[in-house]
Amino acid sequence: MDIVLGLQWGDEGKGKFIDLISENYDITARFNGGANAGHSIERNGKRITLKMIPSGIFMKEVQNVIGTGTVLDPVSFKKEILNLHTFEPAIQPEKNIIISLKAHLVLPTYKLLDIFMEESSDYTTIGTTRNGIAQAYSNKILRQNLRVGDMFLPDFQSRVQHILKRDYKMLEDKGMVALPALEPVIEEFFDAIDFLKKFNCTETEIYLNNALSDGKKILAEGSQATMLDIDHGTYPYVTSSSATAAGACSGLGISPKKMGDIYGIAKAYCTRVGNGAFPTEILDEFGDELRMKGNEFGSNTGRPRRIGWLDIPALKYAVMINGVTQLVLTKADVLSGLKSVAVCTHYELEDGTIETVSGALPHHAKPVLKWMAGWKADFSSIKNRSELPEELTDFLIYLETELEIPVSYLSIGPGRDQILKMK
Ligand code: 2SA
Ligand code: MG
Repeated sequence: MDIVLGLQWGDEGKGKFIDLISENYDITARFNGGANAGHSIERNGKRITLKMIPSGIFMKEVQNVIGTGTVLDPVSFKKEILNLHTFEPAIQPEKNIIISLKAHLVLPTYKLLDIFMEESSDYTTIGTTRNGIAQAYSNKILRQNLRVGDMFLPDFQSRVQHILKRDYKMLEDKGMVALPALEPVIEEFFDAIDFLKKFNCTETEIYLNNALSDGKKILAEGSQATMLDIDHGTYPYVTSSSATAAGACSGLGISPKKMGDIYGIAKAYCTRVGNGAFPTEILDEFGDELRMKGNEFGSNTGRPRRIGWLDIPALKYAVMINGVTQLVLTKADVLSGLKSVAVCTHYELEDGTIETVSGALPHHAKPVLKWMAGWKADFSSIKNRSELPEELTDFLIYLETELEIPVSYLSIGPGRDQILKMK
């Protein structure tokens, strides 16, 4: 099994890369997260953002697994499937999606609680996508949640109603304004559950392990990214799931012994949505320019993404945590035209010590920037590594030397074909 995952704070271009390479696989499998993901894919000049559906869905022969480590919001899933039907009517998602019976459900009140916690001064504001992700995962850890498989049990309706009524009471007691009427919420949820039941829900661990035994190739698709990982990211400003390579093993139930390549996706600069430390952040107008040029807005929420220079200590950390074997660098084209570009090579701490690998991104540490010559030529339609501008080649060699892994793919534009295979 190979894995694709983000090395920064998400939005590195995982969807586009997976869409491209999924034709080499029999199965793509999501192992973490839920409707907070936004994997954008371009097809025939049109763009779709997938949230829960694995990015291999456009390949007819590929099976797409929604694994055990994910949290599934039936209401959002139904909308996403209907939207996919409109986008590309030829696709038959009911035939090409397999859902884990052990994946956890996101109930409608979780989103309301997410909004409440984000807006209440009693809680730390994380800057979430407001999809109820933390509420689903925390109820899972509390062992109070319902899973996909529970929807086939005779008491499912009453268990859902119990949770929704309990949560509504709590929200009412807390004085949450604009609470929607409960009855239509319940109705919409059960309608979405009926829709979900049409899909193949099974023990995906067994399906995936049997597939591996039969010689099939699996690509695990991470959502969010390493620096947003619940354990290894910049806590508390993280998501609530395991977004690393280890998360792929536990989220899909596949042994670490079966891992193959681990593709780490990184942008040539950094972006972050939501709160939390971001030492290389560019706060002036130049940051605004890059945001516009790179179209750096949340693909689901539309939130403007914060922009910063490439952070090598954080990238080294992410490469280490995941055991990345191949680097996929995206959006170097967005930096094109600049006289010089910066990378943060290390941090200088207050006591004068330096840190060259860091997952903590301490507020008090000073990022030390190295300026390198920028690249100018338009390389968006080249077909070969040798045609790249010399300055960009130097930039890539610098990264390969620092990170000690090859840059295997370079994305050179937003289009589906604009990815250069380097090795
Ligand atoms: P959550 O909703 O509980 O997972 O939020 C917790 C933190 O995780 C960040 N997060 C993300 N960061 C980047 N992209 C994400 N997906 C969408 C996208 C986001 C969007 O691809 O554009 O549409 O805005 C994503 N999902 C979660 C989030 O910003 C919090 O910092
Ligand atoms: Mg995204």
